[in-house]
Amino acid sequence: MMNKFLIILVINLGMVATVLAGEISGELKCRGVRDCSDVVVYIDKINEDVEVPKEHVVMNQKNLKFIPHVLPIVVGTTVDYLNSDDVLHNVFSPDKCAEKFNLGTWSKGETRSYTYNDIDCGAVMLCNVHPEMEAWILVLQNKYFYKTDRDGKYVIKDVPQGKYELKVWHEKIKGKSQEVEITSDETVIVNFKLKR
Ligand SMILES: [Cu+2]
Repeated sequence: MMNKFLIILVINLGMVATVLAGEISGELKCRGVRDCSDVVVYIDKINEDVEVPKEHVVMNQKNLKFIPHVLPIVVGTTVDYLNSDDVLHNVFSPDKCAEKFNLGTWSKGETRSYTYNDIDCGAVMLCNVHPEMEAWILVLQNKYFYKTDRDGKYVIKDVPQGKYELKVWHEKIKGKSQEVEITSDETVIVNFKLKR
């Protein structure tokens, strides 16, 4: 009798876990740029405790480029800027939401770090040694985001039930945010059109 009860309990818990989260996916159409890469699709705000990530995220400086070019992070994340080149690099940001930081100049194998505490910050990264170097950090409220490749497809998994505003960010082109509601474990399709 006891065993039977336990089995039913386990089955029920399993069902609850699968019903609570769904998936958002879709495709972007991008006009005015070469392709649909480096667009961040994200849930604007979500009512759940946001864990401050303990793991640092690395932005590499290699072959006179920032890698990745666009880096979405959860608020509170520390980014380590790693110099992988034989030349000196610097990182600074003129953006207020990144406190207009300037981390100085450092050489190969060394890192300097900065912690991002300002939500909705889209901060540009520049190097005062190499004016052509540029990258972007996007600071988000939660972990429900996706950065696209050239094909412009995205999927955001394990989204809890609820109504959300889904937004897109790109350094040059823009798209309207859309409302999305997750009511089951199914996939909700939301497509975006972006242009200048
Ligand atoms: Cu540089």
